[in-house]
Amino acid sequence: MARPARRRADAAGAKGTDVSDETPGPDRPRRVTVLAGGVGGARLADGVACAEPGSELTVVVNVGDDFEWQGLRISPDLDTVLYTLSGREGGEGWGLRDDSTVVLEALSALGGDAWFRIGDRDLATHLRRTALLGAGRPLSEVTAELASALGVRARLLPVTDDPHPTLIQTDEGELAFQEYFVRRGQQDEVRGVRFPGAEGARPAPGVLDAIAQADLVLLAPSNPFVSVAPLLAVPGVRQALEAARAPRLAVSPIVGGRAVKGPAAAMLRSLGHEVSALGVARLLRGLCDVFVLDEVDAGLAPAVAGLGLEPLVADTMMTSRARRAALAGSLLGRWRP
Ligand code: FO1
Repeated sequence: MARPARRRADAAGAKGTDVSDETPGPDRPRRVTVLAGGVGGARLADGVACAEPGSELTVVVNVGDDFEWQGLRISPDLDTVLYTLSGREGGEGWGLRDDSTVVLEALSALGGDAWFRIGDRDLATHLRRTALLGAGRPLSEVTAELASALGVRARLLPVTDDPHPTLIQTDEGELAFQEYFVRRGQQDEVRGVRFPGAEGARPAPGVLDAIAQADLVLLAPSNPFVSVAPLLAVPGVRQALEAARAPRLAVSPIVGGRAVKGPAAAMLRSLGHEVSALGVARLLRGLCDVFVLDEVDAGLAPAVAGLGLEPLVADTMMTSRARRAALAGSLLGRWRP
């Protein structure tokens, strides 16, 4: 299947560039940019890395979940992508596989907080990140250094180097993201989401170019309110996505009316949206050209088409590396130049 006509015309015309230079081929690897939250983003990016190892993969990652723990800077979504792309992720998708919690247990015995389960080897990542940030290095540079140390070939970009926390509005008041997500177990009804740092945040170096110059942009099956929205809230990112010349494909984080992971379904309901893949497609109108539905939601394809989005039905459950690669391969394969 050709990529959507509007985008192809834009690519050839609007920038006045030589199309042969623009087109990926034997001399130029395909540039794929994934916009990612945590586990869903990491898995889709890993699928791209497996399905097309020669591609130039950039993953733009949410930092709204970042927080400080015992004086250390934790960047859960960046770490989830780092660990997944280096084949080290834990069983739940986050943290490190087979990690121990000796330090956490000792800390707990001393009366310290143990609700956020930091593993022993994971701790080394936070110590190193915190030390490098403390030496004045921006998060994007620190992330590149960690990725290189872990042998990750893809380029990982925090969406911003600036503080950009996600706050969750509940009946109990406004909660820091991890307070809502981990400490209180996502039990609170979400009444709103706020990004108080957004206005002053600048996109990290390379973020806008990675979207503008991509041959394919993938919006991962991530929570639209607390993973995708904080990416778009950084000034310039939404505009870059709206103007991107590449085909933009979004994968639904809702399958059969339920979230694949996390509180996306509950948030859709409490924030007044339809709890379905179609509800997510409505939120992403104008930001994607193709909306990828899971096979169980194939019946929603005509309604997605009615929104002006091209529906694509695929197996979106990325529970194994083989299934991630198969999904990414089927998306990439349809837009081969
Ligand atoms: N998620 C949990 O539900 N419980 C945890 O104790 C927990 C610890 C944790 C440690 C390191 C890390 O990188 C991620 C961790 N996560 C944990 C996941 C994380 O907080 C969330 O999945 C994301 O913020 C949502 O994308």
